[in-house]
Amino acid sequence: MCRNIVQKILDAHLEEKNARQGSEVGIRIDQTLTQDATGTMTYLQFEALGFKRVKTEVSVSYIDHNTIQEGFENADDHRYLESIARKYGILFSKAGNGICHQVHLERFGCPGKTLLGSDSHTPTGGGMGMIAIGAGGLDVAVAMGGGLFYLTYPKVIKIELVGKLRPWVAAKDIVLAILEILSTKGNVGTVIEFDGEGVATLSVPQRATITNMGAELGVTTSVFPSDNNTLAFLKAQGRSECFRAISADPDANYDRVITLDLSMLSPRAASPHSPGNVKVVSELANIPVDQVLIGSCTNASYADLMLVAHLLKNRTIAPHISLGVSCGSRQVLQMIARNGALADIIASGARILENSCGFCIGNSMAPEASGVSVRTSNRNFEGRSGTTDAKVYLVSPETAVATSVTGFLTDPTQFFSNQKYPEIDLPENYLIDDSMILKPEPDSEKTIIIRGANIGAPPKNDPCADVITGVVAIKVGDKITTDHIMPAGNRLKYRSNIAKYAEYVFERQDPEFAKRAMLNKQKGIANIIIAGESYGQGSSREHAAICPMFLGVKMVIAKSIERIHHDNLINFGIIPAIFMNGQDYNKIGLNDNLELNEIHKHIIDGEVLVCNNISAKSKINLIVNLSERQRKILLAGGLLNATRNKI
Ligand code: MIC
Ligand code: SF4
Repeated sequence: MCRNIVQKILDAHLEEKNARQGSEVGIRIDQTLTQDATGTMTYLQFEALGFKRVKTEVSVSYIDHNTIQEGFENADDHRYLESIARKYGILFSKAGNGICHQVHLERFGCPGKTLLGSDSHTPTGGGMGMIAIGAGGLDVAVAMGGGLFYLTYPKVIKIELVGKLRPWVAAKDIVLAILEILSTKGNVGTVIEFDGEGVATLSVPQRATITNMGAELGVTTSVFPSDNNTLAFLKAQGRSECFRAISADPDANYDRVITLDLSMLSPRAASPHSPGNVKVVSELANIPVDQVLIGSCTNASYADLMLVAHLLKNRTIAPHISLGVSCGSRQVLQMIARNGALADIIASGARILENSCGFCIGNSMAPEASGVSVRTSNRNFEGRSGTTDAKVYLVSPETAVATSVTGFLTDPTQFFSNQKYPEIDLPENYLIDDSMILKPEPDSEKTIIIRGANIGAPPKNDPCADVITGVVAIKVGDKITTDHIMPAGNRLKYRSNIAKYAEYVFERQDPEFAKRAMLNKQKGIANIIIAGESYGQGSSREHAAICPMFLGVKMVIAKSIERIHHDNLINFGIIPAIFMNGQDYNKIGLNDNLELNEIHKHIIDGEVLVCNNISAKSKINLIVNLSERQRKILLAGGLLNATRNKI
């Protein structure tokens, strides 16, 4: 049978061989990654599940998000994570070693393997031919313990790349063009596979920029073939032994084919406030800019930083611009420090930031009030930068540099038109120094887990009730991201303390929500969330389900719910219901009293669930899309309960 890359890798990892598209399948996971912001909860759950040692080939715990360490909380978390890693057989990448996706690509990614990460940008690994998927921490905990990861056997869209990028047009512009075509919604249950002559023109780091930001499409993941460029990258990282060539069979089938001519692309920018709001930079030219930030897991590879240094050499940034530059990893930072490129960046007037997530997650470098920030990162949701009314544009490093010099959003094809495009050769040998990746103890008995005051316990949930009498505690619109539900930025340090973090649920939407919901919970009234399309876009943070659960949210009723968040809701025992008729969204208002009966029977039989709106005296039909496995989880009140019952 002729198979595409997705089928080849998935089929080699399937537990049951006769998978059908659209049905739920369990796959074996070879590698996992966690980061500190989602990691503490992941490992607390790993412990709660009673696992004694990881069963994967490689599991790495990265410290990259909460490196601000204002107060003791982050450092407490890091110590806990370090001791857990030592005890349970996990590699520990210390703060300062770099952003999880960049480091994983450099040091651990292997073509043909499966990778599950508690971060939505885990698909970065697709740049080297992995099936790399983002998921909630609890799913990652189960996979580390040797359990399967369940997903819908996906549809596959082939993107046929033809031609070659013109000078000053970048990999970032390719993924922005794809976002323009496919948008940020409606792609659930799909994987993107790249093919065509254009693939060979892209290096592994360029491919990784594309698969990284594929997360913004809402697809399960994206994957490139593994070819000579993959081999060259692995060789230069001293890891050629894990190379294997992977390509689609010539007559492989796809659900849809999109052809993209790279030579026709021009620089693009995702405009405020969505990565899908893509415009051509020349149309936006002359917008005054306050801040330019280069870095993040999307665009902070060695080649990106060398290009930035080359373009900034002998130039100074515009007087009113604040330029911040951060490397994706310590490998990149050490290499540009040794070859002098870092000096050129400093000389231009840039502020050198730590090689971590930093500005991207909004815990530093927040722009001024109503400021305009131009960034090479992947998300520009409202408020994510740390400044509620800032406007963030997402661009390539080329556009970011041109903009930092002029002070206005600037098309690099025009600004640099008299300059030869610097072709940055990838090094034959990257600088390899894994001294900041700590190895676990072979004998776990002796290792003591260090739990500081910031380390709470995972909250418990009751089994699903058969009758829900509840109230609409909040009604939100379309494209509500997990950043809206559970803000990051300066609230990040409470990730390990659910009771505290829960005080900030929907903070920007409705500052009174958490208090109101808690009062309802104490009175025995269930809280229900009403939402529009694509509820739960963006981050994999399971806190967007755990904290609402803690506040007594029993159900989300939405027009549609994004994949990772849908799974997280089930994992924490919140019913993810969809309006059968989207128009019914208008028939429910804030504070309406709702009642649902015989929930167990309806969930087990997969029947339409009827919601009585007592306040409006109307009935609304809902559907809950669940597999057999998910039904059991939901009825048990979440995956932790369900797995404990099973054990
Ligand atoms: C993000 O980019 O939004 C994050 C912060 O990396 C999240 C994870 C988190 O919320 O901790 C993600 O992408 O999943
Ligand atoms: Fe970190 Fe930003 Fe990448 Fe998320 S998107 S992993 S916050 S750099």
